[in-house]
Amino acid sequence: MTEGASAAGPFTGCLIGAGFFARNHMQAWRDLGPEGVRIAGVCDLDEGRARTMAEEFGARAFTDPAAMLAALRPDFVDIATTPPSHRALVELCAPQVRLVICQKPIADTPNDARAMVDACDRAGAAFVIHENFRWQRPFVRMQELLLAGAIGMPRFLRLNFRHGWDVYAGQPYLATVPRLAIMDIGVHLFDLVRLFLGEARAITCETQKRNPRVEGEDAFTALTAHDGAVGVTDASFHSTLRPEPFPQTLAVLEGDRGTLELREGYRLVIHDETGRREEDVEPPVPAWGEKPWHVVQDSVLAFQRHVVAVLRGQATPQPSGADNLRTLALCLAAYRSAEIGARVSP
Ligand code: NAD
Ligand code: 89Y
Repeated sequence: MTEGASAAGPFTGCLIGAGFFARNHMQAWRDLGPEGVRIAGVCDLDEGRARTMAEEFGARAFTDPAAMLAALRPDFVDIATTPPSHRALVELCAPQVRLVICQKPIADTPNDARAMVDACDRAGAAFVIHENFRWQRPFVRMQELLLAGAIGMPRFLRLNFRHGWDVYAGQPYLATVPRLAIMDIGVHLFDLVRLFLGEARAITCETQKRNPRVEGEDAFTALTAHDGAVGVTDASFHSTLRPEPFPQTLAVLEGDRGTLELREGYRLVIHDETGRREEDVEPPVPAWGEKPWHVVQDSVLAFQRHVVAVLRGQATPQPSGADNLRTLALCLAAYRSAEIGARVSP
């Protein structure tokens, strides 16, 4: 822990990876205020990126993560690089900090992901995956309603993430990865499926390659079997829908006594024995944010507030690295199912 820091904070953090999505991280950390968190260092292999972001947010710039850790001795690190670097960075950081955050997907292989969880366990560092979809306002509200018994036992969940937004403009690597939709968006959606329905016993999945410009699968449809419940999850990066729904996830969660229906425009319809009512669950647009990203930006803020609670000892990681191993296993089982054309156990 940084000298002088207490368990109540403020906490010193360092960012590794100053690319496309990390701007949201930095803006949200700043929004939490210096009494919560101060990001003291920004590291990127690309010196220009590190310097630009560090200057904008009043941090020191580094190109070597080890040098940054040695110079700043942070309480936590926030890893916002792409998956091939995740394992080495987590293994480097875990012995030197109290908490490691790693962006989704945790890793490309179960071996790497397990090694990362083990490294944090050995070092006694908390390990949180930046899995922000479960922190999106509509899903936080759906969890509240489910826990309050509004629809009884969950029996069926349908999640859709279909759009035609040019994600490749901001994230060009997505066009070249051999595994796209399941590793990029499936991880978010399967985390939600597990959150609402519990562990999946089996999965059946079909993948599609629809956009000829793109290497990996850019659409998938999956059916998951849970104890007493069934999930249907589908995503497409090549759908024509007007108005363009990106980056909204639509959902239907049916329970024994009611249904929660998350419609476009952040309208949550609650159907139960008494009739139907509608709630507006649209998140606010942060001062630094803009539509249509606000649902994502607000969820980054909510996730980071949660991280501060974990640092204060007031919460346990949601989701932890260990929990996220099961989401990765479900993603890999989805690929296997699509490859062999059969039902697979994760
Ligand atoms: P990006 O390529 O724009 O940025 C990654 C940065 O990391 C690059 O600047 C690169 O130079 C740097 N980097 C790579 N290896 C490094 C290392 N070893 N040390 C220091 N810097 C290193 O990527 P991105 O689009 O910002 O995505 C980053 C991660 O965020 C991915 O895992 C992606 O899936 C995830 N992401 C999450 C969301 C979300 O909603 N949670 C949205 C977009 C992206
Ligand atoms: O990388 C993806 C994510 O996590 O959310 C949306 C995205 O930016 C593009 O699919």
